[in-house]
Order: sequence, then C-alpha cells, then structure tokens
Amino acid sequence: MSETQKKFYLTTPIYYVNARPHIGHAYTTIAADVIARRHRLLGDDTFFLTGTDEHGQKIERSAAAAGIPPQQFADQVSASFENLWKRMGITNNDFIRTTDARHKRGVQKLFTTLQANGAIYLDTYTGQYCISDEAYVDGPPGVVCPDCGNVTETVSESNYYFKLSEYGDRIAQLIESGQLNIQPDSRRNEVLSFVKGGLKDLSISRTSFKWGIPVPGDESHVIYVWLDALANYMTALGYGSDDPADIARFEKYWPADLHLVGKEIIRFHCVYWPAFLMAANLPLPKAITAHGWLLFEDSKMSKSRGNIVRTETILDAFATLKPKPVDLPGAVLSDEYWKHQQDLFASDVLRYFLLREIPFGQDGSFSFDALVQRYNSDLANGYGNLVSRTLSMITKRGGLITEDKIAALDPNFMANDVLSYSVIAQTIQETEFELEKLSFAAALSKILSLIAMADGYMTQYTPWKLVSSPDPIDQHKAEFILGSVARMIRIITALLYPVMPYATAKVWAQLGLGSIEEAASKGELKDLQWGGLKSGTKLGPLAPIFPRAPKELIQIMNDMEQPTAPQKPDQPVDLPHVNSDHDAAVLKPSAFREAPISSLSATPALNPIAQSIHPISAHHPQPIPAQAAAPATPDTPTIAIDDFVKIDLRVARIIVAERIPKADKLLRLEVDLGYEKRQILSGIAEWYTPEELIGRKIVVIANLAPRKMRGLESHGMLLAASHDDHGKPILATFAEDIALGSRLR
Ligand code: ME8
Repeated sequence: MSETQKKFYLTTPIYYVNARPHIGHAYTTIAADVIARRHRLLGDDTFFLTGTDEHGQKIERSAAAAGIPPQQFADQVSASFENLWKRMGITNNDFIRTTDARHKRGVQKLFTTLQANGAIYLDTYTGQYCISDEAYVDGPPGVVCPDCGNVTETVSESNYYFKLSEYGDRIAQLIESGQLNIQPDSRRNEVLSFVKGGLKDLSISRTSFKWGIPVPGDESHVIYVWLDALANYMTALGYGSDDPADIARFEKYWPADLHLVGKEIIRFHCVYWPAFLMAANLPLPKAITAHGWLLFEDSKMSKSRGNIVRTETILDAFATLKPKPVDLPGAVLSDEYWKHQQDLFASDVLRYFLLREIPFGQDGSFSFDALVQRYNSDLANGYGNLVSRTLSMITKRGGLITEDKIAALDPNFMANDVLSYSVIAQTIQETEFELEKLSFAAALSKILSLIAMADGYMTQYTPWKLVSSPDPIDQHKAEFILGSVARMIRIITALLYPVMPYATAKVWAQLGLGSIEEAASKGELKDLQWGGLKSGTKLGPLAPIFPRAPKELIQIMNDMEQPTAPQKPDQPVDLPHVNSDHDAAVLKPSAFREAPISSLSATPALNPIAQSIHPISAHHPQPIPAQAAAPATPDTPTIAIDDFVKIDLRVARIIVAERIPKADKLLRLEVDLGYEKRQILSGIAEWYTPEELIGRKIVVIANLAPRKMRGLESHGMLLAASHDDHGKPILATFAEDIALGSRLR
C-alpha cells in the first residue's frame, strides 16, 4: 500500500450454518462485492471479508436433527456458502469460519482482555424451578408449578456478564457525533432510542449447551455466540495471533470501514460490538450500514420461514439461456470453464436485478416475474440491444472506431443533439455520488438514463439509414454517430462494472479495450471522460451479451423452488431457527417464521390408524403399541349441530415452534390464523421436534378461552388424532391447499 493509498476494510455478516444459503444471503454478499469492486477500481487497498457463524445451540440442534456431529454439519453447510460465492465470482479476500483455530484463539483473547479490563463479572441467576417438569416457573420462592402442582425449588445458575450498562452514554455520543456512522438514518434513530432507553448488562456465557468456544479458565461455560461471532471481523485479520504477518495485517486494516448487515442485526453491530471494543481498548468500526429484507410471498425470506429462493435456482435457470461466450481464438476451453461463464452471467443478472429493483436500505419483494421482466427490459432490450446493434453496425463497416471529423464537415450537426456532453458528464458524477452513498438503485437508474440517451440519439439520426446512403457526408455522419454511441457504451460499461463484472467484461472486450479487470486495476474506470475510446481502436469479436429470456423461465424457476422429496437425515437440511441465544435478544420487527420448503413437503397425511380426533394440550402421551388394537366403538353422547358450531375450528399454520426451557413435554407454538397470530402451548414435545412442525397447516380450536401455563398464555388448541389416549397424537392437516383462517364446518 503506497503512502497515499487508502485502505478499505469491508465485511458482511457471517452467516449461520444451520441451513444452506438463499438469495437473502446472496443479497448482502452481492452488495458487498459491488462495494469492494468499486473501492478497488478507485484505487483503495480493499479487504473484503465474509464467512460463516458456526457455534451455538441452533447449530448444535440442527446437527443433531441431521444426525451428524456439529463440526461435520458445519463443514458441509459452510462449504455450500463458500462454493456458492465462488460460483458467483464473489471477490472476498478471506472466508472466516468461527470454528477456525485462528478465530477461537482470537475470541478467547478478547474474552480475557475484557476480563483483565474489569468489564466482565460472574453472577448468579436465581429462580424457581419445578424438578418434576424440569422447568423454570415465574413467582416467589415456594410457588407451586402451574402445570403439575408440585412445589418449586429455588435454584441458581452462574453466568458471566458484560458491563454493557456502562457504555450507553458513550455509544450515544459516538452515534450522535457521527464517529459511528449508522445508515440509513431510520436505523440510526432506532439504535439511538434503544441506547437511550438504558442498557442492561449482558450475559455473555452459557452452560446449557456445549457447542461453542469455552470461556478461558472456566470450561463449563461457552462464550455467548454473538461475542464469538462479532469477533470474526478482527480474528480474520489476525487479532489474537503472535505471527508478525497477522499482527501487521490487523494493524493495517482494523478498524473496519464498513460493516454491511441486514437490518435485524443492527443492535448487535451498533451497540454490543462497539461496547466490547471500547472495553477492550480497540478502535471502533467507522460505519455500519443496514439494508432491508428481501421479502417473498409478503414476508421476510428466511430459512426458518421456508419461503426462500435459492440462488442456485436463478443461476441454473439463467444458464439455460446459454449466452454465447466471447470467442477467444486458440484457447482450449473446458466444459467447466463454460459452466463457470454461465454462472457468472446469471450471477450478473441477479446482481443487477436485486440492486436495481430494491432501494438499498428498504425492504423489497422478490419475484421471478419481476426478475425476468427486468432482465428483458433493462438488460436484453436496453443495454444489451444498444451494445449489439451499435457494435455490429461498426463491425460491418470494418470494426474501427474512427476520428471525429463531422464537426469540421458540418458545424451545425451537433446543434440540437439528444446526446449532450455536459449532461453525460453530470450523469457520471451523479452516478458516482449515488454509488458512494450505496444508493445502488438510484445509480443504476442514472446509468439507464444514459442508455436511453444513446438510444434516443440513434433514433434521432438513424445511422442504419445513413450507412446505406451514397452521400459521403452521410457516411461520415454514420461513423460519427456510431463512434459517439460506442464512446457512450464505454462510459456506461465502466459505470456498470462493479454491478455486472462479467457482462461488462464481455462488452469491454467487444469494444476492443481488452480486459476490464486490468482497466479497473489501472484506475481506468474512474474519473471517466468522454475521449476514453480512442480513434483507431479495433472492436473485438462480437457475441450477444443478454439473450432474451422466454416467459417460460418464470415457470422453470417456480418449479425449481417447489418442494421436493423429504431430505435424507444425513444431509444438511434447511432447519428452522429454534429459539437460541442468538435470537434471544434480537430486535426483530417480526418474530413470526414459516416452515422450510423441505418440511412442508414432509407434512404427513392423517395417520390411517388414527381413530379419534382430539385437541392437544399439555398431556403425557405414551408410545404407540407395535400392534395397535382397533379402538372400541365410540360411546360418546350425541350432540346437536348447535353444539358443534360453538366450536370455532380454523385452519392455521405453525410459524414458530420451540421448546420451553426445562420442560420436556411442552412446545411453545406461534400459529398464523390468517386474521391473527397467537401463541399456543402444546404437550407434543415428545412426539414432534420443533423443526418438523414449523410450516405445517393444522386445525386449531380458535375460540377456546386462553389459559396460563408456566407463566405463558396458551390461546387455543391443536387438533390431532390418536389411537387411544396415550397414542402418538397425529396432527390433523389437509391434503389440498386451503387458506389460513378458513373455518372447518
Ligand atoms: O444473523 N433479506 O446470520 P444469518 C435480506 N450469524 N438479507 C437477508 C435475508 C433476507 N430475507 N436473509 C438473510 C446471522 N439475509 C448471524 C450474523 S455477524 C457477526 C453474525 C442476510 O445467517 C442479511 O445480511 O441469519 C442478514 O443480516 C444476514 O443474512 C443474516 O444471516
């Protein structure tokens, strides 16, 4: 790094490995890649980090559900992230895993530093405990367990606490002064009001699970997963290592110039992280930018909701358009090479779409329709069409960019031009400004205005007519117009490069300018000027850049996202979030989640041996006998239809299912009734794991009076059938689709 060269250190969140990546993860990674490429082309010594977050109860449980050890599970899922980024041509400089030895060492160093600086203390949590049900119960000593009626006992559990409460004023001051730059403003205000509301000390160790980094010197505790995870931003650079190369890298790049995150994890990055760093006497990150959520089917796309779209679907589908690669004479090109080219093409499409469609910082809906529509309008018909018709006309005339002779021949020619140099220069500046602010959609819309200007110019002067005119002046005019548009294409292409590095590389080569990567590294893509495409430049070989996408592609992608056969237990599956330490303090605007597609597909039909249908509350079911005897003929009293209609049976979907700490039999469910969401406690924990429940459509008695169990309100009951009072309750469900909230009659 030269003395004048700036460094730029940029990170994405490290993604949980409880499920494979979806386009929500790709969204952040793409945006970060665009930013990294832009900083590199500006000449900054850029370090771009991403990675995976692999510890915690959630991963431990996901691995258990998949029947494999957590490390093996984490290895598999982490590889699926790393491989996807490679497939997409993401230019991260490192990939950190929280199970890396370098990371563990750094986290333990951070913990001991915090301890040495007096920022950590050990404290004991004391509460009432029901030994019989193994559950905490709210209330004073001696309170009776509301579930089993036994008298509770007082128990104590010790945890390490971080003195977060001491940092509120300083954090508020840092945010207000702009030293800690939080974007967008709405997030900054949200964080400020949280901080000003008063900060409580934070428990930073756990004894309830093992899959984590042990507290140095007290291995019965593992370090709180967010302290573990946030430290990745430093451990990847070498924090905690004695190796001089690591120390030098850390000193060179730390602090981060920008942490890019999704809006739901802003509090961890803007409050906890700065507080940890201040307590460790380390410099704070300069900026944190939170983007909004990709929504699919009107709710946040997430693995736990099951409404995800996989990036691979888009890569595979757009690869079917088989964009022709630029013909490189003499090169021996393998199948893998072409396959990668197709991935890069499709990745560009996704990059463009996500950044153009959704104003960065806001939530935005994803749909395959919109993707194909925008691809066809902006890329195939817009940029791609401009490039191919202009460059093919030049190629037909010998392929040379010629000198500007027209001004001398006909001075009035440019007088009323659609193409205006000053507007172009101003648009370049405005685009740069929007990119600097990370307003990608606005920047792309400016670039589109340049494309529209070039199209308008072509329409104004119809060079395709001029080229066939016998008048030599017309020929010069045609040359000038085509040369001007080619010069505009160079500018448009340079501006688009960070967003679509692959497509622009093809256009750059077709313009006869060689490698765009090389141009970027030589600083030729910044401070763009009109004359960059010199006369005498010979165009390269041409090939279509963006073949038109047929409408069927939408269906193909929809089909690809349809539920498939249930996953084998030994594969990492898309397991839902279970309540975890990571989640415990998350500021989530919506706490509701839906099922992964895989678990929806596993919805069992009604059990053929189920003979009675009954609501499930907290009861104590017994195993189904191997040979279930036929149930006795019912001897229940007859009821009138009026009695039946009093029961309001509704279709609902389970959107959250989680165990209740220390309660073996109970699950806490959140169900979506279409018209409202509510909580139901159900005694089915012995029969169903939370993972297999989330997303299932069930039947709920909706008008049952609420009651309290273990201090939690349960409002409603699930319907299930079981062979007898002790058999496994099989949840009632539907073989055909039915809207949530529909009434059973
Ligand atoms: O939170 N829309 O990991 P995670 C937009 N391990 N972005 C989305 C998204 C969506 N629907 N879904 C995910 C974690 N993301 C922690 C982070 S960092 C020290 C630890 C993106 O796997 C977005 O960047 O849940 C979000 O913040 C991140 O993935 C969450 O990934």
